[in-house]
Formats: sequence, C-alpha cells, structure tokens
Amino acid sequence: MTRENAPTEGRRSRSWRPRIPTLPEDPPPGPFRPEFWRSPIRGPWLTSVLGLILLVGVPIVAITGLLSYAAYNPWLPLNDLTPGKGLLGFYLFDWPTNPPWLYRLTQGTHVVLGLTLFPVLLAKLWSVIPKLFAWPPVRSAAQALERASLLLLVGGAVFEFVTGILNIQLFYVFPFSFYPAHLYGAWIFLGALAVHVALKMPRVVSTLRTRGLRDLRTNLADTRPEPPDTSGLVSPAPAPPTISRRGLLAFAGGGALTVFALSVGQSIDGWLRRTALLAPHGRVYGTGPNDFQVNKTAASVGIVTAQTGDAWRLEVMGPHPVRLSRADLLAMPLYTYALPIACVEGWSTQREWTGVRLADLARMAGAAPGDTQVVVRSLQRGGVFSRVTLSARQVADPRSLLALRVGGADLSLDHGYPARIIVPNAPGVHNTKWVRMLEFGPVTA
Ligand SMILES: Nc1nc2c(c(=O)[nH]1)N[C@H]1C(S)=C(S)[C@@H](COP(=O)(O)O)O[C@H]1N2
Ligand SMILES: [Mo]
Repeated sequence: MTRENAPTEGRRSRSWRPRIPTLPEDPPPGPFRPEFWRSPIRGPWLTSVLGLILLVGVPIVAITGLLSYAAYNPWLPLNDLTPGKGLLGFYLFDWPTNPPWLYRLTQGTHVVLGLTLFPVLLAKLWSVIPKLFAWPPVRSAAQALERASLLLLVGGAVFEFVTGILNIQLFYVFPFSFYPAHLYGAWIFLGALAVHVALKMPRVVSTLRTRGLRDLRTNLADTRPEPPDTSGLVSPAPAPPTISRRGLLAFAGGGALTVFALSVGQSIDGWLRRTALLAPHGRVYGTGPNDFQVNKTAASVGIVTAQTGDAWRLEVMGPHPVRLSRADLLAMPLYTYALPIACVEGWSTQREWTGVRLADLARMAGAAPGDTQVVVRSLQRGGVFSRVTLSARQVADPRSLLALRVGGADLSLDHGYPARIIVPNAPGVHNTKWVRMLEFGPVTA
C-alpha cells in the first residue's frame, strides 16, 4: 500500500512535498550585510601582509611543537600519552642527548614565539571577519568546502593558541587532556593551513605585486580604501579612516613585541628573568642554589619529609637488585655537570647538578649501559609525573645523573630531595623528582 492511497491520507494533495525553508536572497540586517563592515583599511593587502607574517612564524611554532612531541620519546612504554596517534607518530625518532641545550631552545621558541604571534593572529582574524558572515552561507558545493576548511583553519588556530596559552599559565579549564588535544589539534590546523596557503598564495602574490609596500609609508591622511574587488574584504561603504594600515600593523606588532618582551626572560638565565612578567613561574621558590622555578611543590603532591628522611632507600632493579641509602649514593663517584632544566611550558634554567651517573647505577644492578633502558618511579603516586621511561641512549650518556645536589647545595624538598633525574636535552617533565625506584631493563623498542 502506497502512501497516496492509504485510506487515512486519501484526501491529501498528491503534490505534497516537505517544505525546505529557503534563505532570503537579501542578507538579514546586521553583520551579514557587506555595508556593515566599514573599516577602510580592510582589503587583500592588509590581510596578505598579516598572513605572510604568520606564514613565517607559524611553521616555526609547528616544527618546534612537533619536535617537543618527539622529545618525550613516546615510543617507549609508559611515555605515550597518545596511544591513538596512529600514522601521526610517523616522524618519531630516538631523541638525542646532544646538544644538551637543544630542547631548551626549541621549546622556548615554541612557547615564546607562539605567544608573540597571538596579537598578529588576532589582527589577521579581524582583517577577514566580514568573510565569516558571507551571505548566502552556502552558494555552491565548492564554496561550502572552502568554508568548511576555513572553519578547521580558524577553529584549529584559535584552539591551538588558546589551549597552549592556558596550559603555560597552568590554567587547566578545558575538559580534556592538553597533551593529546594540542597534538591532534595541531595536525588539523596544519592540514587546513596547507590548503589555505595553496588557495590564497596566488592572490597574496598578485596583491603585493600590484600594491607593493607603499602602505608602509602611507600616513592616516592619505589612507584610502583598496579598489573594490571580489575578495569580500574591501568595504562597499567605507568610513573615513581612523588609523592607517601601517598604524594597524604597528599596533599588532607593538602588541607582539610587548608579549615577547614580557615572556622571553623565562627562558634566559640572569637578571633578564625578572622581566618575564607574563610567565607564571617567575616567582621565588627556594633559597640559595635552590632558588629557581618549581612546577609542583612537594606539599602540592603530598610528599612529606617522613618519606624522604633517613628511612628513604633507592630501589635499583636489574639482574642484581640493590637498595641504596642517600649516604650510599654520596659514597659513589659523583659528577657535576651544568645542564638546563627546560619545561615544556617554556621556562628553563641552567644549573650545576651533582650526582651519580645513571650508567653507574645500571652497572651496579648488573645491567649493561647501551643496551639498557630504565623506568624511573617517584615517591609521588599516580599521574604522568610519577613514572617515566628513559631510553638506552639517555641511560648511557655520562651526563645523565641521579642528582643529589644543585649548585653545591643539597636538593630542596621542592626540587626533588633526596634524589632526582637530570638528563641532558630531555624535556623537564622527564626529570623526575623524589625518585624511589630505578628499573633497569632490556631495550623494548
Ligand atoms: N615527581 C615529579 N617530578 C617532576 C614533576 C612533578 O610534578 N612530579 N614536574 C616535572 C616538570 S613538568 C618539570 S618542568 C620539572 C620541574 O623541575 P623543578 O620543579 O625542579 O624546577 O620537574 C619534573 N619532575
Ligand atoms: Mo615541565
């Protein structure tokens, strides 16, 4: 029985069709009308210049960010926080221990440059905002695809910058784990960016060819709108200018420089550190040689002196397990190296660490450095900081220490007393504090 001759529906018209609401031809009032956007400086030139600045900076932020992902050695057991990464882990490699300052440089660059570019990103978004309200919202399949890719581009960019900034401010308001979200968000953003650059580059080139850089010399009085075009950026009803294009660029650049000046100090030792007013870790955390940043204090993770006092023993597991007191460790050959601690959140500082070589501890437990990796366990229970796997290369490096002292003084409780890991060129998060156990074992990957 068909729908038409069903008894109860017999009288309904045969031409019945679902009513698809159609959008009016004319845009609704407000931001959907091109005349709503009146800034006379919007246009392909301004957008191209801002886009080119980002095109230089964003790849540096992306590459240093992806390097940071590799620096965690997520191919080792316990280290991988993104087990679902699949092909996105394709570039992983055994992170080197040389040069020892490399991660300090790449991660400082990632964070400080990312912060610095944020005002430029905001200016770029401002310059294209009329496009967000294009009417009709969908004109053709091709245009729908382009708009969808812009959603991923703008959404991805905002997501990466905002999660990054919240994370370095230790402000974990988002309801997901930062580390996988920031990685997957990066790949989405980079994919959309590649499409965007390919689509827009011809226009950027032709705009700069015809218009050149003369707007960098044009003052407010001589500022004119760009000729009407099909970009959707030039206002059809421009208001008189209140700022020149170079004024807008100077404003965004000034914002970027301010952010840079107030955060770069966190990655530099010496008096410049005090200029890092935007850094969340720019405070005082100890006395004497222990006066440097602490991410998590002992109190904040429930470490009490009863665990770290004379009863503390280091369990060294391997073919011949040993238990060592702090006095036993201090009686072993001690080595001192100046090595940075470089937090994934951007701050870093170089210190003189004194302690026992991981390689010596491996040998003591009957394992051969070179063919041995180690699982480090902390007194701290639970969470990503409580354990980490260090690679065979990291164990074998003579500068990799179980540190007992810093700058000649005993480690403070907040810096990991009785003993902490220091590995050259490792991300700070792998320099486990309050070490309880070292499990030397064969190479697994
Ligand atoms: N057990 C434990 N170890 C840890 C941490 C922690 O929270 N718990 N923080 C790590 C991080 S993220 C960094 S950057 C360094 C910070 O070292 P600091 O507190 O001595 O400056 O320690 C690492 N080791
Ligand atoms: Mo860190």
